[in-house]
Amino acid sequence: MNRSRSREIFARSQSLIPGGVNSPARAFGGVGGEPVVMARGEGAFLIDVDGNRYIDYVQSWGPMILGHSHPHVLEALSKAIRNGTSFGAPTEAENRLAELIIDAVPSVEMVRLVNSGTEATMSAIRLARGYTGRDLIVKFSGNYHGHVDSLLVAAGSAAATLAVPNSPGVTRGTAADTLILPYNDPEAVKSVFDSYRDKIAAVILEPVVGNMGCVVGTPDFLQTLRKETENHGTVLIFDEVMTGFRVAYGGAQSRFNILPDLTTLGKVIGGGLPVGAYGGKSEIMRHVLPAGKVFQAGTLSGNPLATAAGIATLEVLKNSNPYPELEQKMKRLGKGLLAAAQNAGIPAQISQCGLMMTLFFSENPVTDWETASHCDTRQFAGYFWGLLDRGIYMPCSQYEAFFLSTAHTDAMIDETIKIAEEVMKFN
Ligand code: KE4
Repeated sequence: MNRSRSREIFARSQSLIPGGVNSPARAFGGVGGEPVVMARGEGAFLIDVDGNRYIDYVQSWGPMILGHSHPHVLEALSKAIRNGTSFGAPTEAENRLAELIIDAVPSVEMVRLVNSGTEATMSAIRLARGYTGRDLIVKFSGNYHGHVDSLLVAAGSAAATLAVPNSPGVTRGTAADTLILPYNDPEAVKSVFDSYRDKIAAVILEPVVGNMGCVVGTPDFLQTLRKETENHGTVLIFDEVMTGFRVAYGGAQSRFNILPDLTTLGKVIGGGLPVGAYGGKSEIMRHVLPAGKVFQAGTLSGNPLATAAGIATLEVLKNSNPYPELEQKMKRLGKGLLAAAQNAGIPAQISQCGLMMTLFFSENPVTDWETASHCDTRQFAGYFWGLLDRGIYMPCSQYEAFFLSTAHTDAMIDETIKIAEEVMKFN
């Protein structure tokens, strides 16, 4: 594939932007080579600056569940933009988006809109600490919750891909208040509460991890978490920034029927515009300023364009309920990718939940960071580039999940499987 224009633009970016990217996840650090510079998105496709078309399974790392440039979303944005772009004052659209979220996510009674998933998790942690008067936070290795200082410890996603799970610049004091446990280990959860009893402010986790690749929380693990946090007055935070409206319309909590105390959201609820949210029990949320004393603020929070795109996206999902049909497509794709690897004699595992999935290049099932970190990332890089050069755009890391949208057709699934068979044969 000719990517000369992409190379030219990326070369220029090197002296302007650190690493030439505004987020390390898109730097191709885990697969080598240079990122592709994209020009536009159409439905399930991305088109790069050289005119090459790709079936897109990254979907801007999750938000684009309706595909790119969905007519209903564009229509909502073009209406909103004619009224102006930001007022810094309450608008009715914020109530509408809040109502859609509260209606969809079982544990959410009140919600505050922010501008990113990071802001959502940072605020939820502060709220849990303010509400309980405690300092300690528990998180799980391989989980990623955005670039919050207190959570950039043993982090997943780009932090794992680029081997900086514990970022420089996070002070020892900050990290000292963060306890790390292995994911999917109920015994480790019980023992941390035996040791710290009522000193833990919050436990935060991805109920289905996307950021060490897709790893599903087991019922025993999730139920133990709910029971132990309940017994010790600890706030249970489900980070559903990726799983919200992705593994089910009501997120992982609706799929697993386990209700956290707080939930963080992002990605899909903004329809591709910058949005995050945190919400949960009114009794806890009423501690947020100005209702309560826990400070959190934001110039563009609830921004008219972001709320317009978010409302349009959630309305389409609510009215069309694409999940059952899309999940069948996802399962078919997973089976095809796994068979392609196995028929080529390449050890692989498929891990899927709802509309997110990962093909792990591993002899053994991946259930936590320990098993994820033993995947063959060289094998992954060969698979990634083989697909990319044949028009399939997958996440550029073994430690990410890939996504399906309502714009992906059966023909695209067939084509992707056929190309994967070709690539694996020669990989
Ligand atoms: P943002 O601040 O990037 O909007 O959200 C942070 C975040 C929080 N929680 C979870 C579960 C997340 O997956 C994320 C962000 N996900 C990564 C991809 N795995 C975003 C990609 C990027 O950092 O560029």
